[in-house]
Amino acid sequence: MVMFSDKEEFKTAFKNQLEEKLGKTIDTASDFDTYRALGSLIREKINKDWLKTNQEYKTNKTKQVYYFSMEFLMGRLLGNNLLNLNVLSLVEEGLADLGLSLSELEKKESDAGLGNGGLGRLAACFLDSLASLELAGHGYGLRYRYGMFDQHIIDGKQVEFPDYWLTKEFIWEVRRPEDAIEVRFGGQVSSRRDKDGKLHFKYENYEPIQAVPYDVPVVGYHNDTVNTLRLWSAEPSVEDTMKKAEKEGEFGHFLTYKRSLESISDFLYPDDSTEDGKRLRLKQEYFLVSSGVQSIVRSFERLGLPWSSFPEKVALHINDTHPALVIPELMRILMDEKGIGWEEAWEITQASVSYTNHTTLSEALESWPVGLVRSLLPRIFMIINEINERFCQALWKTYPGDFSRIADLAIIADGQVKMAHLSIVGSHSINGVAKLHTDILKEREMKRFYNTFPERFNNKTNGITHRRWLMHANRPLSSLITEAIGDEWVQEPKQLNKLMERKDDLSFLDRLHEIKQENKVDFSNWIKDTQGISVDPDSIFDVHIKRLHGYKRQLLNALHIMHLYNELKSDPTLDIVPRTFFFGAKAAPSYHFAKKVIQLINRIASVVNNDPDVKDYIKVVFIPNYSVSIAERIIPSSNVSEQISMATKEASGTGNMKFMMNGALTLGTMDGANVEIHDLVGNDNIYIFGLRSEEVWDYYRNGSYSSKAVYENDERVRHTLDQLIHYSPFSRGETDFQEIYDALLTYNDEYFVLKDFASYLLAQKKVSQDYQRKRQWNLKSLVNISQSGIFSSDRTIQEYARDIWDLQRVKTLK
Ligand code: DL6
Repeated sequence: MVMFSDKEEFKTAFKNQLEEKLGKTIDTASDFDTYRALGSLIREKINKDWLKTNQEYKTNKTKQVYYFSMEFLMGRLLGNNLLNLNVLSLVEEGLADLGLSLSELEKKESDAGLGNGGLGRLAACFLDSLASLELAGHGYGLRYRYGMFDQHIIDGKQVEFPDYWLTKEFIWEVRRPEDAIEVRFGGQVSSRRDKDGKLHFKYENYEPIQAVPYDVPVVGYHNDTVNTLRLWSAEPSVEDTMKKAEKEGEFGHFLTYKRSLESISDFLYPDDSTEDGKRLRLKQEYFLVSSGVQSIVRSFERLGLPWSSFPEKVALHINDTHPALVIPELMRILMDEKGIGWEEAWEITQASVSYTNHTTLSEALESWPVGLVRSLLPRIFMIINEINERFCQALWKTYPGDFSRIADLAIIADGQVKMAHLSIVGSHSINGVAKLHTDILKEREMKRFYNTFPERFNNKTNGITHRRWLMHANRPLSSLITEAIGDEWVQEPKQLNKLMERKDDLSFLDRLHEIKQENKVDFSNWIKDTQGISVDPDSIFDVHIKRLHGYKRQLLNALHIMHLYNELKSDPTLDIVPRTFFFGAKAAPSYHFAKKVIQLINRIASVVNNDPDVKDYIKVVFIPNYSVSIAERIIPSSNVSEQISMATKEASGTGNMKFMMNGALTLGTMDGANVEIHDLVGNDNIYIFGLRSEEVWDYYRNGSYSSKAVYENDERVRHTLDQLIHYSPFSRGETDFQEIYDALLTYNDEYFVLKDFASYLLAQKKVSQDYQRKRQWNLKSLVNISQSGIFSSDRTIQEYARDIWDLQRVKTLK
């Protein structure tokens, strides 16, 4: 799309927009006004291509994939849209002429934080790749009124505030009330047989809720494709609320009723530690699934094709098990509304649905109490029950008498509906997100399912969009790469490996180093401005940013810093390479242990940063409210990427890929996609430590791990842990960290932190030594960038499109 023929045209259009839409001039407009004017101008320009793309899909009856996800962690859209529309520099220069700064305006956009972490950010990267590869793929999610909570650190502790990201208008969305769908909850189902013996179901006394879609355009890179992220919002239907108000006779009741309906799309992941929370979460899941599948079926019907061709035109992908009710919902619609028989409906459903697993952590595997599903979704429960019966019967035929296997694989067992089992049985493809993770699924966690349906299992190693994470987040590096190897890498990121031709070019390596330094200076200034902490841009920037979880082992990093502090205190002449440790992490509001770790990190920061003996050597910065936008700032400035999960626990990781692409070196375990990074860059260009997955399994098998033995045999561990509970600068003589001490010793250190402590220390020492050899370090950094192309989500999406969805590229015609 040619959006503006030149800078002058843009300036005129922008000033008109400001005057006509907002009644402001450049002098009277606030920063938010100018952001709004710019955003809405760009969105209007996108509209044409959006319409054309949709028409193209309709006219050609193009197969489309619908990516169902409870999370889309989009971050800000303005900068990325400008980049993809090929007007970034033009707009930047035009605004500069008018005395405005694009980067300042970008900051006025709230982060669309509709996700918790990796799973939601992956979904966002996938949308960017789908559109950029001219593939017909759309996201289906919820329009939460409150996204991921705002984290404040008060007295060193996490305090959560609601993230009301919609306070300021979200300029990218378009409300489409004409496409609203009714979703039904509760009530009763009765059945009757007609004269031909066919069963008919009647659903009564249910609670109807309107699902209103808000569409957000997803712009492809330098092409004319604009796909859609459709976010559903819960609203009471006017008719139903009126009826209710008449019946109740009181306006107060009506308002309560309205609020209770709207609450479905209020919060991202409500706390599910209470029954009420659980009910709401299940409601959210069905709300997304039912509105989505109904609207997709509606569009399919407009094509006038037979139902048997549904899987040739529609792929329904479920991002983990949260949207697994897609399976019974599609069955319900096909059978109850379209009159199709079970066998055919099942064939259509299985052929259309595919499922990605993102975790093997048992606490994250979803299951719902039968009673809850039955009361909230009576018809859906009947269908799940039938799927289960038929599946168990088929198993019985293949494995007669094998009760243990059947009980193990059943979808409903022990009074619970197991969503992973439903997802596997109802899908034609099940994939893990990194090679190791997929192997673990096949050989351990889902072994029996793999033995039953080996052809369904496959791996799709995750990826990240290089457009947001390199081209936009690190423009200087991106330009240097293009100067060195031309711009083909942009369309084909694997060509980044051409950078290896520059491995002996010292001036190129120096330039790489300078860019990193400049980024570090910028980032240090931002830290100074936002947190008042001065950091030394010449120190190693060692960064640990991700959700806070026991298995991700921020605690290991924290204990290492305590140990370094101790070393420096006992020998102030110690030769240590200055380091700044950055953390960014949110803990789930009900995850008490994780919040304690945040408190510990902040305590360490206050001790270390204020101690004159150490503050010039080590510094600790906890960045509050870690988000996509903060990640975009810090990753380009990092030297060391902490990816230190306990082996076997991190399904893939995607932060590891973003850091690598920006030239940071990974300090990590052989877990998730770290294994693949290691294979690509080789031992010399990554810092691997800790137990390997086989060793972890061995310890599990033998039950022979004793954290107490480590404590007793390693003086460094003992001293550091004792500081948590005995009088020390860290404990201040209080009991704040008793719980951490107990988790590590009394409860035998679930995540093997102490077991890996010694080898982590060694790896950290090696990092410090190597960092001093600038040339070699820069070369390692180059190797990492050059090998990172494979982790572009374009590669991942091409694999999904080819192996799972069977999607072809579609050119949007002018
Ligand atoms: O696949 C995306 C991302 C992985 O990179 C992380 O390793 C994994 O922890 C994360 N999984 C989740 C768990 N969600 N559920 N269920 O976010 O997925």
